[in-house]
Amino acid sequence: MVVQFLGLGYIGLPTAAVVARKGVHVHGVDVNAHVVDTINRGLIHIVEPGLDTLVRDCVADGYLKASDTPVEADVHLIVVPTPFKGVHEPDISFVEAATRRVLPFLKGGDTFIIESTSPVGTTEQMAALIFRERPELEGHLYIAYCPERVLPGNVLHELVHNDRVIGGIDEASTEKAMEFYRLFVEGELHATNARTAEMCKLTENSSRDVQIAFANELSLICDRAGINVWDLIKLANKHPRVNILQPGSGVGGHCIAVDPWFIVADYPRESRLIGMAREINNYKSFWCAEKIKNAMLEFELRHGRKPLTALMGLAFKPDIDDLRESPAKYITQKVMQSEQDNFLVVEPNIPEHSVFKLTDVDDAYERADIVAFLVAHKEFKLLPWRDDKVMLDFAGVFRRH
Ligand code: SAJ
Repeated sequence: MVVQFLGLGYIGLPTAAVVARKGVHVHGVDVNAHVVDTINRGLIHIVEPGLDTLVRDCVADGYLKASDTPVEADVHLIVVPTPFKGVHEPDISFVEAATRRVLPFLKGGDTFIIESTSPVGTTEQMAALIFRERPELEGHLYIAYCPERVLPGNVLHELVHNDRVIGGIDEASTEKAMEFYRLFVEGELHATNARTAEMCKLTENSSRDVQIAFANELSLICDRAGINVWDLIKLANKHPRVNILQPGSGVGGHCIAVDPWFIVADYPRESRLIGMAREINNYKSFWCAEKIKNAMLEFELRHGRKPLTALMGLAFKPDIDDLRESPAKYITQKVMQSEQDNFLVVEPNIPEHSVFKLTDVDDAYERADIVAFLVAHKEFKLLPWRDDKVMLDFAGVFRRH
């Protein structure tokens, strides 16, 4: 059996390696020559705990090979990004390009699975494309959608232990795809159809986004009402059927801040709450930037000099080095737009940054007049509260439980 992965990024590579570890021959395809070369040398191009040794071993054993061209295989997986185009519209051109690349290599009896986050109907569209170009394959291919649901930083564990939702374009396709995932998944496999599986992925991330928006909206209300939002949420969560998430400086990453738009783009009239949640979470970052700027002005008026402001954290969530779509980075850029001086930027999870000069945690905390906590990194939680500074704790560093 040969399994082929189109896309060797944050999800494709770990999944390819986990499958290869099962003694299956895996052929990975990527358009980026550097990625192909790195993997074939037994190295990795992304940061994910445990992945380096896993890839090294699979490549050394000959089970994992990377290339820029597809081959014939039994199972083909599409694991490429689905970014935006225009105003928050899903761009499935990478999925389509990968499907077109693999098209000439498909043969009767093969299984074709899309894992990329996709708008509802994408799997059916790709099936139609395949059968248009290769009509002789109609009725002889198994085509399914199975979204990944792993948390960055814990990918290798979750790939094996999370449940999977698997939806084929027909029942035989669902069954065949489930057979493949049984190879390496220890979580439960849930059968459905392709459209439901596509919507399920978008629903999971939209649900989390809506819940975080509720917490963020509460934080704005509490700020006006003079109530500590962290204490409030802690108390409300004592109710047996209430479980409010944590407010923060906004919602980032390349999943939760993106996927809800896929629903809104296709069903704008019906998805008012989902769209509004996106706007509330984006507004929260803007609001934090305004709060910092106002605090700086107030300080200057009161003390007759410009304050030194520490911006604590750049990553999109606590204790990771990933800065993609980060609200903390957005806030830092926004407040530093008009002047570069009088800021200390702190991010303990990366050694340096191409735009921001980084300052050590303790040094910045000691020197700053205003301290804005943008991310609740563990290093920040060790700091003592300081009454002699203007403290803007957007991330709940001192209150989060
Ligand atoms: N956040 C809050 N308050 C909270 C929880 C999170 O403000 O109470 C913020 C974080 O700081 C971050 C953003 O939300 O900026 C997203 O972080 P996250 O930890 O909620 O999720 P991701 O983006 O790392 O991973 C999500 C996961 N989806 C869900 O939990 C429903 C993961 O399982 C998915 O596989 C992943 O998206 C994906 O690839 O879609």
